[in-house]
Amino acid sequence: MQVVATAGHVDHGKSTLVRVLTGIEPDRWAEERRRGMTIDLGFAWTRLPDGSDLAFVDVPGHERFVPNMLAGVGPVPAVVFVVAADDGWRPQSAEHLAVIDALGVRRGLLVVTRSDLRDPRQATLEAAEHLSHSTLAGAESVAVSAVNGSGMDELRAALGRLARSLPDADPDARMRLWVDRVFTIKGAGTVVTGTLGDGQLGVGDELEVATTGRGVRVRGLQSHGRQGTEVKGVARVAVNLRGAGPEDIRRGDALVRPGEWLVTDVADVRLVGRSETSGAAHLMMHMGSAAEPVRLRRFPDGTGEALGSGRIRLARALPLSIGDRGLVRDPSRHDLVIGVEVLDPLPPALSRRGAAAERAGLLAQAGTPTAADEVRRRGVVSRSVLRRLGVDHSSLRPLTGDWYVDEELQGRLGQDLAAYVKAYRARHPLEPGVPLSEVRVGLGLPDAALVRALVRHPLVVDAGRIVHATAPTDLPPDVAEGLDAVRRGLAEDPFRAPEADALRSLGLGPRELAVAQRVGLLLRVADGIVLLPDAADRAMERLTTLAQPFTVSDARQALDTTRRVALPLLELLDRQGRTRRLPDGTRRLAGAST
Ligand SMILES: Nc1nc2c(ncn2[C@@H]2O[C@H](COP(=O)(O)OP(=O)(O)OP(=O)(O)O)[C@@H](O)[C@H]2O)c(=O)[nH]1
Ligand SMILES: [Mg+2]
Repeated sequence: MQVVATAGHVDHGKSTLVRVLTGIEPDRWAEERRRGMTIDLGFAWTRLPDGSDLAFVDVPGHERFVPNMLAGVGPVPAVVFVVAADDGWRPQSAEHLAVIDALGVRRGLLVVTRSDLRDPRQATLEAAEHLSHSTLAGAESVAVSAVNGSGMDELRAALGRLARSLPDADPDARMRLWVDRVFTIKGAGTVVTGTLGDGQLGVGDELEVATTGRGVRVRGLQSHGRQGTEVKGVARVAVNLRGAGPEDIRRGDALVRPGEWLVTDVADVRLVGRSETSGAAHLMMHMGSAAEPVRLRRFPDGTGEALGSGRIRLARALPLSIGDRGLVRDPSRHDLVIGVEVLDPLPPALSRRGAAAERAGLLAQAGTPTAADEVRRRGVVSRSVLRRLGVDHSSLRPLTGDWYVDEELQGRLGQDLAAYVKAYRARHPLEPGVPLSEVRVGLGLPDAALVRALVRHPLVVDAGRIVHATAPTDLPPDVAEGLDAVRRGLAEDPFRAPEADALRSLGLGPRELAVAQRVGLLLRVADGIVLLPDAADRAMERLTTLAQPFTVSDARQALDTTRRVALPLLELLDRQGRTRRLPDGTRRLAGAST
């Protein structure tokens, strides 16, 4: 199924065309039929001779109902542009074309109706000339009469070609249903309708009214007159909702799945078109089926011709995505219609002087931002944000987990990390490395996993901290010097542990000695008593020379040390099971015979 909207001046035969093509009455209201005029949107569908299914959103042509027309055309990718042969190009022909042009609609058909009343050639030429200056340039044209049926077969064939030329929707993409009608059915409750593009809907789905966040559930689905449990786009759908009364949802709201969209009242947009914005007081933005009061701040730019870019602030938040097309218009002026293309639905605050100009420069790049552009622009961005921005990240590789980081920024962050670790260690020389969480905050990163991923040799992550792979050589210089002195002394006299005074004068207190032990420079035998790490082994070598059992004093002499050192060293060996203390206070080596 594909969906097209009608467009054109009042009374030019839009609804008649839809009625004849589909056999369905698009003017549903008694008042519409009484006045012979479309007031609100009408919906109909048919199968064309080539087998294509096509639905129509029929819009009113009267100037008073332009907002309704906009709600109909907004979510639809193609139009049937209608001009009456006997009436020619008229003001709402121009206004509707300006809307279509601003929305960037490129697919369509020019249908010249009422050809039984006047030769359609002049109206066709005139209309084609107008269309040639719009996004509908080069559209096929067909002249028809609903009264005598001439041209109707050609029209059906042309509609078939149009339908087949339209892109299929992606059922796996995010769903967003712009609501264009809300009504209640006795016994069923609230029903909303809309044109479903990408994504799909199923009975039982938990959805959200985007603007209000109200949770709703799909109770029933109907598409093109048929009940179903699942609908894929493109389709016209009617959704029976649980969890919302008719007052909780209205035209212009959108149904989405929770968490999939950025629902925002501020966005940066590219401005498309020729209208001037100056002097416009009360602007409305039209996006999908929504119409919201909007403030537009144009960014300064030096490009002259083009309208450039700007920031919109909406009265109500909408689910917006990069590449969304909408328009801004002044309802009191028919000449002010500006297309907007959403470039950033999650824009940064502009507080600094010159920030707006800088922003304009950034947004001036041609085309619609891609995932790579977003990563470059944002530096660090999660997969879920990329998805909610509406860019395809499938060709990008995350730095870690769900995080994407700009490559240039990765280099800079790596340097910042090294500098941060160095500075931190200078401030806290005795801590065993820098906690990841500390570095995360220091670098302003959103997740410690990113810090972990940025750590490069010679830094390594150990037990949640960043340490040097070569930690022993990387102690604070004065501590390292003190330790060197102690180690030199112990290399000469392995069991002459330095006295407390000596250690203090070298700047080595209990914390420094603990660090030295942790990095394997010293062995702490007891509080304030340090030896080289292999002291226990070397002590054993000497103790084996003694007659068994031996006294503390024997050991002290063999080790050439004091009782202050000998006793705790023996106790250490006891604990290690290498010596055994006998009831009389003497010792013998474990396993040694008497
Ligand atoms: N003679 C003739 N009359 C036509 C033809 N098509 C439509 N009409 C008449 O033109 C008038 C307007 O037709 P609609 O289909 O209501 O026009 P519309 O474009 O839907 O008008 P709005 O929705 O109000 O903008 C009606 O009286 C139709 O009967 C045609 O091919 N030939
Ligand atoms: Mg009509």
